[in-house]
Amino acid sequence: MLKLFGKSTSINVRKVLWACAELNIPLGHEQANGDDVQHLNPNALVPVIDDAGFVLWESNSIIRYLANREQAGWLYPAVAAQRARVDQWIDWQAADLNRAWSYAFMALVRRSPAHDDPAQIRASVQNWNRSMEILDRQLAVTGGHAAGAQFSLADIPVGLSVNRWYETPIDHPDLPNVRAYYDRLAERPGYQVFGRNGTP
Ligand SMILES: N[C@@H](CCC(=O)N[C@@H](CS)C(=O)NCC(=O)O)C(=O)O
Repeated sequence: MLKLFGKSTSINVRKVLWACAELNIPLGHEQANGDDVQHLNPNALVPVIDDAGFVLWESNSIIRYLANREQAGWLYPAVAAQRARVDQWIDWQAADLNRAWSYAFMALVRRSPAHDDPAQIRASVQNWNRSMEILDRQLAVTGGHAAGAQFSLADIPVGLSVNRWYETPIDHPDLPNVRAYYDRLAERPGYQVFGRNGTP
Protein backbone atom coordinates (compact mmCIF):
# COMPACT_ATOMS: atom_id res chain seq x y z
CA MET A 1 0.00 0.00 0.00
CA LEU A 2 1.12 3.55 -0.74
CA LYS A 3 2.61 5.21 2.34
CA LEU A 4 2.46 8.94 2.99
CA PHE A 5 4.59 10.70 5.59
CA GLY A 6 3.57 14.16 6.76
CA LYS A 7 1.33 16.00 9.18
CA SER A 8 -2.22 16.74 8.05
CA THR A 9 -1.93 20.44 8.92
CA SER A 10 0.63 20.93 6.13
CA ILE A 11 -0.85 22.31 2.90
CA ASN A 12 1.62 20.23 0.91
CA VAL A 13 0.64 17.02 2.67
CA ARG A 14 -3.02 17.89 2.14
CA LYS A 15 -2.40 18.02 -1.62
CA VAL A 16 -1.45 14.34 -1.52
CA LEU A 17 -4.33 13.40 0.78
CA TRP A 18 -6.85 15.13 -1.47
CA ALA A 19 -5.30 13.67 -4.66
CA CYS A 20 -5.54 10.16 -3.18
CA ALA A 21 -9.20 10.81 -2.31
CA GLU A 22 -9.95 11.93 -5.89
CA LEU A 23 -8.12 8.91 -7.30
CA ASN A 24 -9.51 6.41 -4.78
CA ILE A 25 -6.00 5.34 -3.79
CA PRO A 26 -5.82 3.49 -0.46
CA LEU A 27 -3.21 5.03 1.75
CA GLY A 28 -1.19 4.31 4.86
CA HIS A 29 -0.68 7.74 6.43
CA GLU A 30 1.94 8.43 9.08
CA GLN A 31 1.84 11.83 10.80
CA ALA A 32 5.44 13.02 10.53
CA ASN A 33 7.45 16.21 10.45
CA GLY A 34 10.56 17.06 8.47
CA ASP A 35 13.04 15.60 10.96
CA ASP A 36 11.23 12.25 10.87
CA VAL A 37 11.77 11.90 7.12
CA GLN A 38 15.34 13.14 6.78
CA HIS A 39 16.45 9.63 5.78
CA LEU A 40 13.95 9.75 2.88
CA ASN A 41 14.17 13.41 1.85
CA PRO A 42 17.49 15.29 2.10
CA ASN A 43 15.51 18.52 2.50
CA ALA A 44 13.91 17.19 5.68
CA LEU A 45 10.47 18.30 4.48
CA VAL A 46 7.09 16.62 4.13
CA PRO A 47 5.28 15.21 2.24
CA VAL A 48 7.18 12.10 1.23
CA ILE A 49 5.64 8.98 -0.27
CA ASP A 50 6.92 5.42 -0.40
CA ASP A 51 5.19 3.45 -3.14
CA ALA A 52 6.43 -0.14 -2.78
CA GLY A 53 10.01 1.13 -2.37
CA PHE A 54 9.74 4.07 -4.79
CA VAL A 55 10.38 7.10 -2.60
CA LEU A 56 9.30 10.55 -3.85
CA TRP A 57 9.18 14.04 -2.34
CA GLU A 58 7.94 17.45 -3.61
CA SER A 59 4.17 17.65 -3.27
CA ASN A 60 3.40 18.66 -6.85
CA SER A 61 5.65 15.93 -8.26
CA ILE A 62 3.85 13.46 -6.01
CA ILE A 63 0.35 14.40 -7.18
CA ARG A 64 1.49 14.32 -10.83
CA TYR A 65 3.02 10.88 -10.26
CA LEU A 66 -0.18 9.56 -8.68
CA ALA A 67 -2.37 10.88 -11.50
CA ASN A 68 0.00 9.32 -14.06
CA ARG A 69 0.15 6.06 -12.14
CA GLU A 70 -3.64 5.85 -12.25
CA GLN A 71 -3.73 7.02 -15.91
CA ALA A 72 -6.28 9.58 -14.80
CA GLY A 73 -6.62 11.65 -17.94
CA TRP A 74 -9.77 13.27 -16.54
CA LEU A 75 -7.59 14.82 -13.82
CA TYR A 76 -4.28 15.32 -15.67
CA PRO A 77 -4.92 15.39 -19.43
CA ALA A 78 -2.61 13.56 -21.85
CA VAL A 79 -3.01 16.16 -24.64
CA ALA A 80 0.12 18.35 -24.51
CA ALA A 81 -1.53 21.77 -24.55
CA GLN A 82 -4.17 20.79 -21.99
CA ARG A 83 -1.55 19.24 -19.73
CA ALA A 84 0.65 22.34 -20.04
CA ARG A 85 -2.23 24.55 -18.94
CA VAL A 86 -2.72 22.38 -15.85
CA ASP A 87 1.04 22.45 -15.18
CA GLN A 88 1.10 26.22 -15.58
CA TRP A 89 -1.30 26.71 -12.66
CA ILE A 90 0.37 24.02 -10.55
CA ASP A 91 3.72 25.76 -11.03
CA TRP A 92 2.20 29.20 -10.46
CA GLN A 93 0.95 28.05 -7.07
CA ALA A 94 4.35 26.67 -6.09
CA ALA A 95 6.51 29.47 -7.44
CA ASP A 96 4.49 32.69 -7.22
CA LEU A 97 1.52 32.25 -4.93
CA ASN A 98 3.52 30.48 -2.21
CA ARG A 99 6.12 33.24 -2.27
CA ALA A 100 3.44 35.94 -2.01
CA TRP A 101 1.75 34.63 1.10
CA SER A 102 4.75 33.21 2.91
CA TYR A 103 5.61 36.14 5.23
CA ALA A 104 2.01 37.04 6.11
CA PHE A 105 1.07 33.43 6.76
CA MET A 106 4.09 32.83 9.02
CA ALA A 107 3.25 36.01 10.94
CA LEU A 108 -0.54 35.84 11.20
CA VAL A 109 -1.21 32.10 11.39
CA ARG A 110 1.97 30.43 12.58
CA ARG A 111 2.77 33.42 14.84
CA SER A 112 6.46 33.07 14.04
CA PRO A 113 8.56 35.52 16.12
CA ALA A 114 10.93 35.87 13.15
CA HIS A 115 8.10 37.31 11.02
CA ASP A 116 7.06 40.38 13.02
CA ASP A 117 7.84 43.28 10.69
CA PRO A 118 4.55 45.14 10.00
CA ALA A 119 5.81 46.55 6.68
CA GLN A 120 6.71 43.08 5.40
CA ILE A 121 3.37 41.69 6.59
CA ARG A 122 1.55 44.47 4.71
CA ALA A 123 3.59 43.88 1.55
CA SER A 124 2.98 40.14 1.71
CA VAL A 125 -0.79 40.59 2.16
CA GLN A 126 -0.81 43.01 -0.78
CA ASN A 127 1.04 40.53 -3.01
CA TRP A 128 -1.19 37.70 -1.83
CA ASN A 129 -4.35 39.67 -2.68
CA ARG A 130 -2.86 40.64 -6.05
CA SER A 131 -2.26 36.96 -6.81
CA MET A 132 -5.84 36.14 -5.89
CA GLU A 133 -7.02 38.88 -8.26
CA ILE A 134 -5.08 37.13 -11.02
CA LEU A 135 -6.88 33.91 -10.14
CA ASP A 136 -10.23 35.74 -10.07
CA ARG A 137 -9.67 36.98 -13.63
CA GLN A 138 -8.67 33.49 -14.78
CA LEU A 139 -11.82 32.01 -13.23
CA ALA A 140 -13.94 34.63 -15.00
CA VAL A 141 -12.55 33.24 -18.27
CA THR A 142 -12.83 29.52 -17.48
CA GLY A 143 -16.16 29.85 -15.68
CA GLY A 144 -15.26 26.86 -13.58
CA HIS A 145 -11.80 25.84 -12.47
CA ALA A 146 -8.19 27.01 -12.49
CA ALA A 147 -7.04 25.45 -15.77
CA GLY A 148 -10.38 25.23 -17.57
CA ALA A 149 -14.06 24.54 -17.15
CA GLN A 150 -13.50 21.10 -15.62
CA PHE A 151 -11.84 20.12 -12.37
CA SER A 152 -8.16 19.17 -12.88
CA LEU A 153 -5.02 18.41 -10.91
CA ALA A 154 -4.29 22.17 -10.81
CA ASP A 155 -7.30 22.70 -8.57
CA ILE A 156 -5.67 20.70 -5.80
CA PRO A 157 -2.81 23.14 -5.04
CA VAL A 158 -4.83 26.18 -6.13
CA GLY A 159 -7.98 25.16 -4.22
CA LEU A 160 -6.01 24.52 -1.04
CA SER A 161 -4.41 27.93 -1.45
CA VAL A 162 -7.82 29.58 -1.78
CA ASN A 163 -8.88 27.90 1.46
CA ARG A 164 -5.71 29.20 3.12
CA TRP A 165 -6.45 32.73 1.90
CA TYR A 166 -10.01 32.72 3.27
CA GLU A 167 -8.93 31.13 6.56
CA THR A 168 -6.14 33.63 7.24
CA PRO A 169 -7.23 36.69 9.26
CA ILE A 170 -6.65 39.45 6.67
CA ASP A 171 -9.01 41.79 4.80
CA HIS A 172 -10.21 39.87 1.76
CA PRO A 173 -11.16 41.99 -1.24
CA ASP A 174 -14.44 40.90 -2.76
CA LEU A 175 -13.51 38.45 -5.54
CA PRO A 176 -16.77 36.91 -6.78
CA ASN A 177 -15.18 34.33 -9.07
CA VAL A 178 -12.81 33.09 -6.36
CA ARG A 179 -15.73 32.93 -3.92
CA ALA A 180 -17.84 30.89 -6.38
CA TYR A 181 -14.84 28.60 -6.99
CA TYR A 182 -14.41 28.08 -3.24
CA ASP A 183 -18.06 27.03 -3.03
CA ARG A 184 -17.84 24.88 -6.17
CA LEU A 185 -14.87 22.96 -4.75
CA ALA A 186 -16.77 22.41 -1.50
CA GLU A 187 -19.03 20.02 -3.39
CA ARG A 188 -16.10 17.58 -3.60
CA PRO A 189 -15.82 15.20 -0.61
CA GLY A 190 -12.01 15.28 -0.77
CA TYR A 191 -11.99 19.07 -0.46
CA GLN A 192 -14.43 18.96 2.43
CA VAL A 193 -12.16 16.59 4.36
CA PHE A 194 -8.69 17.84 3.43
CA GLY A 195 -9.29 21.34 2.04
CA ARG A 196 -12.11 23.43 3.41
CA ASN A 197 -11.96 21.91 6.85
CA GLY A 198 -11.31 24.95 9.04
CA THR A 199 -7.52 24.69 8.83
CA PRO A 200 -5.75 27.50 6.95
N1 LIG B 1 8.38 22.28 -2.01
C1 LIG B 1 8.03 21.34 -0.96
C2 LIG B 1 7.82 22.12 0.32
C3 LIG B 1 7.53 21.17 1.48
C4 LIG B 1 7.42 21.94 2.79
O1 LIG B 1 7.73 23.14 2.89
N2 LIG B 1 6.97 21.21 3.81
C5 LIG B 1 6.82 21.80 5.14
C6 LIG B 1 5.39 21.61 5.64
S1 LIG B 1 4.25 22.44 4.57
C7 LIG B 1 7.74 21.06 6.11
O2 LIG B 1 8.03 19.88 5.94
N3 LIG B 1 8.25 21.77 7.14
C8 LIG B 1 9.09 21.18 8.14
C9 LIG B 1 8.31 20.39 9.15
O3 LIG B 1 7.07 20.45 9.11
O4 LIG B 1 8.92 19.77 10.00
C10 LIG B 1 6.76 20.56 -1.38
O5 LIG B 1 5.94 21.14 -2.10
O6 LIG B 1 6.62 19.40 -1.02
